[in-house]
Amino acid sequence: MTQAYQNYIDGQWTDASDRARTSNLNPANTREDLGTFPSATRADAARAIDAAQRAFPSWARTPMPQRGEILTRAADWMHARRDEIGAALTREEGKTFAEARGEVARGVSILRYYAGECLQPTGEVYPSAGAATFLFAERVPLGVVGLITPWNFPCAIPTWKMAPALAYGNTVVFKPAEITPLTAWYLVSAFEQAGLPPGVLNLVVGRGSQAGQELVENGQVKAISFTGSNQVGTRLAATVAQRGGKAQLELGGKNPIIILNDADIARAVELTVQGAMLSTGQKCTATSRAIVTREVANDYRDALAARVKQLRVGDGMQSDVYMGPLVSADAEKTVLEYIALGKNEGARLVTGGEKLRGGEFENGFFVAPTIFDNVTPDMRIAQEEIFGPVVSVLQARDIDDAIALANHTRFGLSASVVTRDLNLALRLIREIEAGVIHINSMTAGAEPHVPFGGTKASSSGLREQGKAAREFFTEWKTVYVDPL
Ligand code: UN1
Repeated sequence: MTQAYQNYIDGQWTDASDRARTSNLNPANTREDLGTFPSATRADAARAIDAAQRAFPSWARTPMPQRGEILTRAADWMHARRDEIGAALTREEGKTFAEARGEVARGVSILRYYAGECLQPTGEVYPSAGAATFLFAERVPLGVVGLITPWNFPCAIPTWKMAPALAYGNTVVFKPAEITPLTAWYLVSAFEQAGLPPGVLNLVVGRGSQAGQELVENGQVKAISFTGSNQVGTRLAATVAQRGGKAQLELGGKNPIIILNDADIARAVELTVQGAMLSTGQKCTATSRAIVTREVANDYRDALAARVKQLRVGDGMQSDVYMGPLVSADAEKTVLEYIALGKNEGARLVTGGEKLRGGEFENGFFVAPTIFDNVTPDMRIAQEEIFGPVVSVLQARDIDDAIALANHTRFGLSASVVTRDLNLALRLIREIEAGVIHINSMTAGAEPHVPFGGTKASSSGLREQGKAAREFFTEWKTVYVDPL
C-alpha cells in the first residue's frame, strides 16, 4: 500500500476537495511509487489563504526571538532526519544522495541563519528636524505571502523563501512543484513538529493552473516569491502587479564558464563537469556554456570529453553514481529535443547525446552527459536554457571576445572564470553581466547568508537570501513620536 499524503491547511492535514490523486514516481525507476498526493483546487488554495490571513495578526505580534526558536526547532528536526529526507529527495527528484543530503544540510543552515536574523535590528533610528522627536523606521511584515517553488531544489529553495518569510512575521501558503511534493511534506512537518501555530504555514500540493493561479490572483496574498521558468514567471508578475501585489522572480540562466589561456586545464574541466553535470544539469545556476580562448580550446575540449565519458550515470542512491536521471519524461523529452536541435544547427557532438536504455536505465529518464563544440553564439543551444546535462563549447578569439560571448545572452544569473591572473579576474568581475560571479569555482552554489539572484532576464524584483531577503518580505513603517 502506498502512503496517501495530504495538504496542510490551518494546522490540519486534509484531503483536497477534488479527490483526484497523483502518484509520486521515482525518475530513476518509475516502478517505484513514493506515495500519492492530492491535487489542490483553487478552492483549497483559497481556504489556505483565508487560514493564513486569520493567523497573521497573532504571528506578526509573536516576539521575533520566539519565531526564531521555532525556526531552530524545525532545523533540529530536519538535521536529525537528514538521511531520511535526503533519500526521499533523491528518490523523488533524482539527484544523487550526496547532493540531496547536502541540500538538506543547506536547508538546515538556512533555518539556523534566519533564526539568528530574528535577533538582529528591525529598523533604524533617524535624526529629526523636531528637537524632541523620536523618529524611527521599522521593517514590518507584509501579511500573507505565497511561495511557488520548483522541483530542482525541493528542500533548499522553499526553505530559503519560507525561513525569511516566517522570521519576519508573514504567514505563508506554500505551493511546491507537484512532482516533488514529498520533500515539501517533510519541510512542513518540520515546522509542525517545531510548534508553529495553525495557519502560519500552509501546504497546497497541486497544479500551477489551479492552486498556483489562486495564489497569484487572490488579493489577500500580498507577495509572491516564485522560482521557475521565464514563461510562467513573467506572466505571474504581470497579474500580481495589476492587483498591487509584490513579486520576486528567480528564472532561467545560460551560465558560462570562461577559460582563459593561463587556466589550469584539469581544474577548468573539473569545474565545468561539476557545474554542468551535478544535479543532471538541472539548476538555474548550471554551467551550460564553456567559453574558451582559442589557444587552449582543443586541449580543454579533449580533456573535458575524456572526463565526461568516465562519469557514472545511474540511480542516485548508489554511492558510485555521479549523475542521476532527469526529473521526468517531459524533462527528458526537452533535453533530447535540444540535442537533436544542436546537431541540426551544425554543432559537433563530442560525446553523449543519447538516451540511455536497457538494464538499470530501462525504467528511468537517463540521458548521457553531452558535450557539443563548434557552437556559434546565435545557435539556439547557445541561447536557450536546456536544463539538462548538456554543455556547449564556444571558442573565443581573445579576452574581449570571451567577455562579449559571455554577455551575449538574455540571461545573467551566474558565471565562472578560471584564471590565475588577478588583473584579468578583476576585469571580468566588472564586465560580466551576472548576479553571481565565481572566480575558480563552479557556476552553481549559493551560501545562505549572501544575496542570491541574477540580472537581465534571470531575475526580477528583490534578491533572495541573506539580509537581502528582508527587503522583499517586509515593508517600512516610519514613526514620528513627539511628546505632548
Ligand atoms: C545553487 O546553485 O545551489 O533553481 C542554487 C535554481 C536556483 C538555485 C540554485 N534558483 O537552480
